[in-house]
Amino acid sequence: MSSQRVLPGPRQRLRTPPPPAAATPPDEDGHALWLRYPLLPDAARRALLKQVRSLLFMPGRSTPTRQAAQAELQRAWQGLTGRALKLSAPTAATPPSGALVLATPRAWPVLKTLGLPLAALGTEGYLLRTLLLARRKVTLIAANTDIGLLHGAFAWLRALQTGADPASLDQPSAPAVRWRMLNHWDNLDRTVERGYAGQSIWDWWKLPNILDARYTDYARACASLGLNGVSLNNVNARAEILSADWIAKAAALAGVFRPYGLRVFLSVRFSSPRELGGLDTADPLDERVRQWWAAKVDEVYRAIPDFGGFLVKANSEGQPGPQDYGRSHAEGANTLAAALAPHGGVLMWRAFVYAAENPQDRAMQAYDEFMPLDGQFAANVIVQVKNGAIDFQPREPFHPLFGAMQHTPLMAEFMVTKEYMGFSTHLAYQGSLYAETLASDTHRPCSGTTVAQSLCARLPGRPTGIAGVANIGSDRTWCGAHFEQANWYAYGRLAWSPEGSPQALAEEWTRQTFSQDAAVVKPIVAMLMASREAVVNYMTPLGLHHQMATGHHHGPGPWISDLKRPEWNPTYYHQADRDGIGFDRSARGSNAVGQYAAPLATAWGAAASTPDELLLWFHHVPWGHRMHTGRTLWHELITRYDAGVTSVAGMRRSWQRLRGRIDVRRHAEVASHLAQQEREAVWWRDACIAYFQSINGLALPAGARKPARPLAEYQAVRFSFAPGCGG
Ligand code: GCW
Repeated sequence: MSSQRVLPGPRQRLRTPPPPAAATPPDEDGHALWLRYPLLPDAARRALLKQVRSLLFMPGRSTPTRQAAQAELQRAWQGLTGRALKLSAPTAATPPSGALVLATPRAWPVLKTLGLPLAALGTEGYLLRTLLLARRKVTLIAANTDIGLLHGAFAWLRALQTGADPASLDQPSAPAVRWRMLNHWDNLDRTVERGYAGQSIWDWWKLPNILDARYTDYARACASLGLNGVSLNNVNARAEILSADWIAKAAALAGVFRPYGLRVFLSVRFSSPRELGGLDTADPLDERVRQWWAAKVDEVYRAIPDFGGFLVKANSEGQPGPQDYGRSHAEGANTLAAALAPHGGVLMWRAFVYAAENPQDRAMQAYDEFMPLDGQFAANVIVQVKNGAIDFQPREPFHPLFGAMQHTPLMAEFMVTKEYMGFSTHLAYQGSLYAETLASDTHRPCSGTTVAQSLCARLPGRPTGIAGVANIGSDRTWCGAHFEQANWYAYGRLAWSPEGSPQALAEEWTRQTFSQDAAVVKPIVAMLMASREAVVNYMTPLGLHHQMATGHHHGPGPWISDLKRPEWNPTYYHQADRDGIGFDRSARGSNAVGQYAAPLATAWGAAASTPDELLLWFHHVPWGHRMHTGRTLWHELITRYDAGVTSVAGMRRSWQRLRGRIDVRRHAEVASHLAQQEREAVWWRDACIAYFQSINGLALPAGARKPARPLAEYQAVRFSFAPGCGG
């Protein structure tokens, strides 16, 4: 049975309002991302032209990075003001009035005498300030390095496009963590694991000699957010990535990215010494294996002198790892780290582990495995931990390892691509999700220590970082849909400032991507801010998780119970029976709550003090359980599913009202996505309710709409070639 027949259409045809009187903007295809640089509104343009009349680099070598900054400023200026940006020749004298001055203290020692907070900017930060120098009004972009100047140039352009007053800027900014990564799960055949935006943007076959212009635009986009590392290939890695041919391909990309401060990392397969090196073992303590890694890393650094390091998924979901030889994750990590250390390379080792043979609650396994290793990892290792303990679900409590491993730097891993949130079809702004995790109080070592803070330098001399699984592909929009770009944007900006506000970032993105007109900005920001909760509600409300169909993970599958690994079955997670629903992780159950600091273990250890949003994550409760709203659990569940659907319908209506204010092409494309999202939200709601009702035998509360189809029809839905899972 095809899903198309099962899914009911949106319940209402939307009335199309007349477009506003002003002309509809010209069509765009979304390829320019948030770097569109459209003509500024009149007043803003006049103010800017009054403030800035020329671009001036203070003396210093003309590096590729400076050239990139200059090119970006000129391109943007042309777009924003309709005029060419006049260039002044570098001078050590006082800049002329109206100059936009880009300066490092090295190139222009005067900078050190101005009492500016330069030291706090580090090697990548910047300061934007308007100031009077010898009674001449100038706009200063100051930094300690050329990369800092490039970041500053992008920040200044962002300020201009988000309504800042160019005459009164004062923005010092430096990144909170050293490595701000985009991790691509791109395969060497250009398929992308969990990719919903077409093929990989890395045209491996044509590399290293043929360089697509997109590589430069990719680097510009990353640099505009302050991202500084990219892991090119899937963590389910092939050994070939370390062959001479592929090292050359990676080196070619590194050459394009270098001026933008973006360093290349590779995901490597733990068993490469066997598969590529011809050894009969990959035992990390075997001297031949250690030498193989050292020689291989030397080879990589000869090709890519500023290579970042390796990312490793080991002993996880069938990948090889040190445990194949009876060694621990630390022993495995340290062997690779030792090879990287002489070159200053970093090893990012993933903590996403769980085993079918382990009867322990899956949510507890990574903590159990890694906590005893705290303190055993080499100095250049960072352990990369998913935001939650299961797997990038629409909502999870933060991973209990954050804050707990006090002697090991951890980096948080978020999923920007939306494996579990409707692929690139559903609008779901994940800025809210990232911020929710980052703002969570770990209570370790003391209350008030958020996940964000736990990622920052606590251990002197150790690396720090954050990672996002990229949602980028060869689609014209880069991300498979216009609104997906907001997730790349928000992730990148939060990687720089993990305490940023998702709402402020939603607004920044909207102003740059669509329009500065309040009549556009307000409704779009409202849509973005409601969207993630909508998805949580129609897919997995009240702490439910892992309810999706098998393999491709698209659509509902709460009935699935026959997969060979118990923890792959949705029934494992909801534990629904005639009497109740939810996974008991209290002290009476698996005691996963015990992995959290005492205040949380206490609060989440009892149903009454657990927030409704996490109830079924931590507790198995009767269908008649009284919720904080006063409704029974069964009633509340249905209310939430309905709220999710209603919210999507609301987003559709808001978008429809924007017709005429957004270009026709992007408006129509988003509208068609929203209509599909509404169909699929109804599908999720109806299928889940039909299934749970078949388990509990309860009537629907008065007024609740009956699922459109019998359960069997939802259970029969199959997709043959869903994207992202290799066919
Ligand atoms: O979310 C799961 C995905 C796998 C992925 C794995 C991981 C790369 O379904 O496709 O493999 O997580 O994070 O390693």
